[in-house]
Amino acid sequence: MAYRWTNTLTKADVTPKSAYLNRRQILAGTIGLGAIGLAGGAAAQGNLEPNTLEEITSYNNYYEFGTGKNDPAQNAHRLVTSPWSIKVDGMVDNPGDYALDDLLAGLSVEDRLYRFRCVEAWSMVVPWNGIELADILDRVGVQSRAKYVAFETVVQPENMIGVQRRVLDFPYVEGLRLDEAMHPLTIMATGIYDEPLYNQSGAPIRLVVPWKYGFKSIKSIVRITLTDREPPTSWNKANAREYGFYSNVNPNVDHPRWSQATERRIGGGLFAPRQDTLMFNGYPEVAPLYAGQDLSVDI
Ligand SMILES: Nc1nc2c(c(=O)[nH]1)N[C@H]1C(S)=C(S)[C@@H](COP(=O)(O)O)O[C@H]1N2
Ligand SMILES: [Mo]
Repeated sequence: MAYRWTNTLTKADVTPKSAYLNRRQILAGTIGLGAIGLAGGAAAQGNLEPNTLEEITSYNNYYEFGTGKNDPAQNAHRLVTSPWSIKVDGMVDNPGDYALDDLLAGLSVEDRLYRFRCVEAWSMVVPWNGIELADILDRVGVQSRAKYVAFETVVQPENMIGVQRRVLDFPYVEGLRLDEAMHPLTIMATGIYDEPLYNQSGAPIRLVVPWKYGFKSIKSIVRITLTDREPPTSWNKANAREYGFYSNVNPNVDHPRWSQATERRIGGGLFAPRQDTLMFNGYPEVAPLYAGQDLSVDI
């Protein structure tokens, strides 16, 4: 099945992209709830309006291309995305250097309209196209000893101004616990609005974990490692007090330097009221993953 929408769209917007979305949703016959237990997110989402492609591709965090919000849009054309291969290693049955097309061949591309909440307290709504990470992990054969998945972003120093300036310790690395990685909400995105990812969005393939702060959604991935140890993550390495491994969106646990109770929706206009931030960013179906954990400790 090709399309699994996770929300309803009610406002017939004048922008072509929104009109397109409505049409696709009707074609897919999935107005209303998602098909695979994503109903909690759907219920909480209400009348979710996607951001425009222009908004999504001009306000970015991709520090390899600079720290300003418009820097990636200006600089990421220098990223070389073809050919692209991903090294899969660690505790897997089928390790190797996979050409991207081979790794994804035959896997179903899903359409997922997700909230996206940056730890800096801004947010968007993004219509991703992507493949469930679980499908990819099943293909490479996760061994039973594996407990975590580690990810690494490409480094092309000559093309990346932020790498030249060492604004972070590169390569950018991220990680998930295996149960988080296998959750059906977790996708490897290859497109937005049915167009291949723009470079500034993490072309050709990036992680999207919609219940976690945006920095977990690592871009332009070249390596996936299955491991039995919690992997290092870039922002935790940079400032462990402010950024933990879990980084679940949580309005009740403030960042040491600002409140996480509300967020500013990009594109809302100058006078739009801030919105309440939702627990797990409005995806309560992931709560069982953290049963028995204190989420004010496991930040
Ligand atoms: N490689 C890499 N991945 C990254 C980042 C980065 O700087 N480098 N920034 C993260 C942060 S902080 C956020 S909020 C999201 C932003 O994704 P977007 O620009 O597509 O909205 O990407 C995440 N992935
Ligand atoms: Mo972020």
